[in-house]
Amino acid sequence: MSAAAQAREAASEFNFGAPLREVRAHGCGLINDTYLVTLDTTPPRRAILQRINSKVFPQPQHIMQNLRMLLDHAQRTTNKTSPPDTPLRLPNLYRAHDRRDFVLDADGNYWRALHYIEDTRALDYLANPAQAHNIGSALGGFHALLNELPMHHLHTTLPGFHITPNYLARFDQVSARSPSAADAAAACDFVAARRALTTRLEHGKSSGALPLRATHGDPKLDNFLFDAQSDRVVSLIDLDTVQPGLIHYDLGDCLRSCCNRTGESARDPETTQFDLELCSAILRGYVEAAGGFLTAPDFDFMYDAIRLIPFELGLRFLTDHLEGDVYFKTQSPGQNLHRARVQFQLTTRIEQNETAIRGMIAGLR
Ligand code: GN1
Ligand code: MG
Repeated sequence: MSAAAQAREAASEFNFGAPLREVRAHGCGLINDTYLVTLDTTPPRRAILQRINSKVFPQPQHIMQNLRMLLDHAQRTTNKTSPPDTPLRLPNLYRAHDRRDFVLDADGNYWRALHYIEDTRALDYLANPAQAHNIGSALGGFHALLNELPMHHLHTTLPGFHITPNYLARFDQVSARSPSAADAAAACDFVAARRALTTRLEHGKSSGALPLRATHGDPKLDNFLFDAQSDRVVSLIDLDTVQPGLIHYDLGDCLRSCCNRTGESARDPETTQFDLELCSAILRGYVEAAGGFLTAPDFDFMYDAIRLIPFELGLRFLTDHLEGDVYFKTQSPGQNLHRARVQFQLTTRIEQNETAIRGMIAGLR
């Protein structure tokens, strides 16, 4: 059966409350398969359908349990919140005809269907510091919301996610097997020069300086939805990797994505920049919204996180390139190496601006 036919069949198992009109591929995620479902209503209502990548997520049912718990919690919080504190809208789940939150197909794949958050837009890049400030507040507000959840109820949906020393160990294994990769030599040297970096956040964790908290796991720019008419952030999507971790992963990942205005696949990696004005606005928005639970060590490790997460993603892309593109989706050979170069250039820009970034963080304490 073709991918499109599989998606249509999975869609027919959900209770959308209206007949299906169309199911077509949607978005540009690197892990799951996403479809836009159009329903036969007037005007046509839309929904999102996703097949969870079970090569990446060992127990997709844990994603669904975390999501259900988070949505219920957000719902209770929304009921208590009064205007003008508009809380983030999270994408609700449609139930399947059997009332479950997911559909399991004949090949053992998990599918889930989510409400489409209308009147919103995703941005390719941030156009101004007001948008950046709103991204920071949204992430801080999301962390504050997660902070109220009993963390021991949250599953770890992706074991080892953001544990940088493990990615380095994997890189070592893979590069020992394929030493002839001349095109990747400079990228491998870049990693070799930064091996000592990889343990920073893990030390913060094991020493007890940084507590485990619930995190989003993937707060990149595409996952923030802005109001269609204004610079307000109204939603944070892609909740598969909500799991215990360090808020530093999220802060680092958000800045990695949002302060790089030429994106993860800039034609010439060398042109990649780290925008300090956007960084400052995001950090300010974040600390204003999350401030209540941030500790002195949280601030101490912020710069390390901002440098580490782009480096880590570059390392993950590079390893996947050496391994033959088995993890991140690609459209052409060499694409993961190219993506690695972009992230390494971003890391270099961050290193060049260390004093300025540390200054911003100091100003927020
Ligand atoms: C992956 O699939 P997507 O695009 O939401 C990856 C993130 C990376 C991101 C880079 C589970 O997310 O860690 O930062 O690509 N997600 C997973 O674009 O590995
Ligand atoms: Mg994701």
